Amino acid sequence: MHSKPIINSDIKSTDLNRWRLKVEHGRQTWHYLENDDEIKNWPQSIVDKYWIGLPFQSKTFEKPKTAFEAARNGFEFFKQLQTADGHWAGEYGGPMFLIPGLIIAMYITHIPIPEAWRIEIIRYLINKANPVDGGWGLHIEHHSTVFGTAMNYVVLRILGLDPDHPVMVKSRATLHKFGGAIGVPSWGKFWLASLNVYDWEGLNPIPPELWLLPYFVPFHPGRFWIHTRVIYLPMGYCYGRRLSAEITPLIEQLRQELYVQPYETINWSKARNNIAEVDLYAPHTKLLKFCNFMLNIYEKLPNIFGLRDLSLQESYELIKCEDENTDYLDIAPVNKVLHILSTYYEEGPDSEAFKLAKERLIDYMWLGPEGMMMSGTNGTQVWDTAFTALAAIEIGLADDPSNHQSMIHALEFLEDAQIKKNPKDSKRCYRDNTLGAWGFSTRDQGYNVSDCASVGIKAVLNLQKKLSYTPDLIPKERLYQTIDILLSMQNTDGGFASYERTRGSKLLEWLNPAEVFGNIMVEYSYPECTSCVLTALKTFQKWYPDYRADEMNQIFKNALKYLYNSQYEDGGWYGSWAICFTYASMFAIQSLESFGETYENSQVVKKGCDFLISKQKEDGGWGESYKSCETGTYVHHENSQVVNTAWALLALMAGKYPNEEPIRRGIQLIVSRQLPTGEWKQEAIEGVFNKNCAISYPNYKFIFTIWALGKYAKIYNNPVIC
Ligand code: LAN
Repeated sequence: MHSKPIINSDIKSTDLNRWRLKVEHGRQTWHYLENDDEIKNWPQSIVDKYWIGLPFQSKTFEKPKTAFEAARNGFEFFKQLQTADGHWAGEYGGPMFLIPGLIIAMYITHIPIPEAWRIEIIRYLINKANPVDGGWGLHIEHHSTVFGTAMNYVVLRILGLDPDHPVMVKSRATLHKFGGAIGVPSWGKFWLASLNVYDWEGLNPIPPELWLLPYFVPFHPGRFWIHTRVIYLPMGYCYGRRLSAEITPLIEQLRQELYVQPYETINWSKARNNIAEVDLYAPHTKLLKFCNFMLNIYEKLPNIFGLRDLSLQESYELIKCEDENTDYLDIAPVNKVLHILSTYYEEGPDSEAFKLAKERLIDYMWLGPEGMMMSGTNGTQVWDTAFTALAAIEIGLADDPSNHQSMIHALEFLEDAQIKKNPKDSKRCYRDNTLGAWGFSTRDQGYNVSDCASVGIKAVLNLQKKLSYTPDLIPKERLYQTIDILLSMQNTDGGFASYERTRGSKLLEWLNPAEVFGNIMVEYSYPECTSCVLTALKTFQKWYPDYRADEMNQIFKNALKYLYNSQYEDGGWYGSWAICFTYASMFAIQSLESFGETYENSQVVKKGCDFLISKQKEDGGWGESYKSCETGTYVHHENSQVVNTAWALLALMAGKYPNEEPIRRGIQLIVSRQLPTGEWKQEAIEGVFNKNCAISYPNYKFIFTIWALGKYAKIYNNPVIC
């Protein structure tokens, strides 16, 4: 979602009234109904209309006088977006490098691109082109880069836009101004080489042989951060086989359009280390350059001891492992489409595995007001639903009989979404246990994330224990399983990472080959994840004080130490998964408060609150730019944002900041932005990953605003504020 004007009527779209979102056990798939009978039998819902940006009738409210009224109106609106299976669905776009992998992989493997997708993806990309230069960046709010521009240019050409189309002329001029696709970062080089419009000689090696090393080697890929591990696995497989698309007239044309010099005259070995200045975030280190130099020599040697064949075999085994453990969803969209390519090459287009892999592509496609995008994961189901339930319960909305059904549905969904098994061959596949955990999206995806399991169990405990009308759907044995997983995840520094404990040294970051992302090589402890685990364990202890209590006390001690140590000099905590200091500081202060630390008795909390207060804007709100995440220091957004404001307020209220006035002003800002329907409009992008890429969390503008308003009402006895 983007704050730029939506629906540009000049761009061709499908008949938007024909789209439907189907939900089953959290699985979200968009369908375009061609047949009129189907349309009659499957009416378009409010959920469909809201996310596509079509008008629908919604109740309107008088201007609220209190924060509680505003929270209630907000929830009345948001409740309409709960899906039939009990979860809150939502767009999860932002990155601009996902659709290229998908469309290039579909083109190479001859998967037909449905016409409705084709039209809507074209519409999305045209809407997302930067108005000034017609290029695309790494994400929707980024400046144009070679990666974004070259890759999305290729997509539009595959989808049928003519090179003389004004959109193509403009973006090509920008690409050429940057020196052409020659300087595309390594992931772009990989995709272009797969398409046969870049030469494999122009890539630094991606050696699949690394998988043959014994695990004790410090740079064994099994030690990498899970995403990096599972992306370089199929990339290494495809690189090792050097397979490229067959040459078609389109490929020949692209070879001429993408570069500023004739394709035949390009010196490919020189291109390996040519990365455009506009793209660079994490330049190659000297160590990486040296490794690449050595590996390039290795690539020229004959296939010693058949190592290449052995490593390709091993890689494909691991690729299959990931497919089977995730029901062919794979962890996220990047490895998903790399698997499409690998499976096509290894098993062929008629194989069962290729058929199953194809069927899961739709899980990643999302139709938004500006067209069709590819989501950062197969959705945000567990994460958004758990937070929504927690907010509604804490602020008392869940007690209102008109919301009982909604809460019961949320509980049913969370029960269903709990992961009920461990990965198959976990050790062999470098996976950890997952039994009893929750992931970020659905049970099928099957990856435990420390903070998702934490908010999952916290939501379930609150739903089952605090509300009198809900059934105990999850018995205590299954809650113990969640706790067992969480207790196994603490790092030696006391903090908690995202999916696994840290397995490798942070020095591995010196080998980061991706140029456009930071902190991707290994897991790190994160204040957000650590805080979520802490509050989850605390919540659990309220009802089950005896279960592994001694171990928990030790874990608390070390985790608190980590939180103290990760506070920045000026008082804030750096957020890795959303923007940025306001986000992580909220989590940190909330968890400190659960240990009784507040402004009055804790220097750490005091410093955290004072830091946030120093960032409040004139209008009473907070607005933080994604540049904070890139630079590591607080950067103001030019405007206040309701989401940052809500985070800052929740932090201040958790820390029991002694002065109500700044808090009231923040609350007033949130109320002033609320529409008569109870909703808030989309503002700037909210989330981030790997320091440099922003990602949308459009439900945050409901969840955290409602939460902050309701909490204010509760703490300050709901005074009249407008
Ligand atoms: C996500 C989305 C959710 C996010 C939180 C749960 C919010 C976080 O607290 C822990 C990390 C996690 C699970 C996370 C990790 C990285 C993801 C999967 C993403 C940001 C969504 C997209 C991103 C993925 C890595 C994109 C692929 C690109 C690479 C650079 C590897």
